Amino acid sequence: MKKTIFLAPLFSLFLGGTLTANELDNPEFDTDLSGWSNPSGRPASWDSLDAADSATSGSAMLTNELPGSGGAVSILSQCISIIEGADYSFGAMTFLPTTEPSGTWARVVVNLLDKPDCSGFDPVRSIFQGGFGQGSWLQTSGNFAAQSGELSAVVNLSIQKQDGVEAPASVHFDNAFFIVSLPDEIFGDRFQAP
Ligand SMILES: [Ca+2]
Repeated sequence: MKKTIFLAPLFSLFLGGTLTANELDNPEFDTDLSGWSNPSGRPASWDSLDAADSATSGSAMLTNELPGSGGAVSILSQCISIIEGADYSFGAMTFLPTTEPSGTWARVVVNLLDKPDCSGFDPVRSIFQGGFGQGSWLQTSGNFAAQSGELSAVVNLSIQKQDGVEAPASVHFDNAFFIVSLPDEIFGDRFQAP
C-alpha cells in the first residue's frame, strides 16, 4: 500500500537533509478553533489574547470545570499519523491568568496508538509536558522518537488542577506544535520511491 504524507508547505523545511514540519492544523489560532476537536464538549473558545501580542491572531481559551482530581483533563485535540523512526517534538505556549486557581498545570499530552487513525482506547505510550507559570506566557515542550507499532498520535491540550480544587480553571494555549523531523534516508525511502 502506498503511504501518503500530508505536510503543510508553509511549515515544511529541509534542513541538512532532514525534513521538518509542524503537522498541526491551525496551531496559532489566528481567528478561531478550526482544525481542533473537542470530543467531550468541554468549555473552549477563541480569545483575542495572543502569545506574541499580535493584533491579527489570538489563542484558545480552555476551561477545566471538573473537580480537581490530580489528573489532566484533555479539552482540544488533533489526530496525527506518525512514522516509525522519525523524531517528534511537541508543545505550546500557555498562559494561566493570575485570577485562576494557583497550582493549575497547562499540559500538552500526546497519546500514541497502534492504529493509524487514532482509534482504540489504550495508548501504547502517553507522554506529557507542562507547567504552571502564572501571569505570563510559558513555553512547554517535549520530544520522543516514534517506535515500532506506534502509528498515530492524539495531541491533547489539557489542564490539570490540584486535588480538591472546585473552581473552574481557564488556560490560554497558543503556538502549538507537533513537529516531525524526518531524516532524508527515511523520507526518501518512504515517499520518493518509484
Ligand atoms: Ca496566536
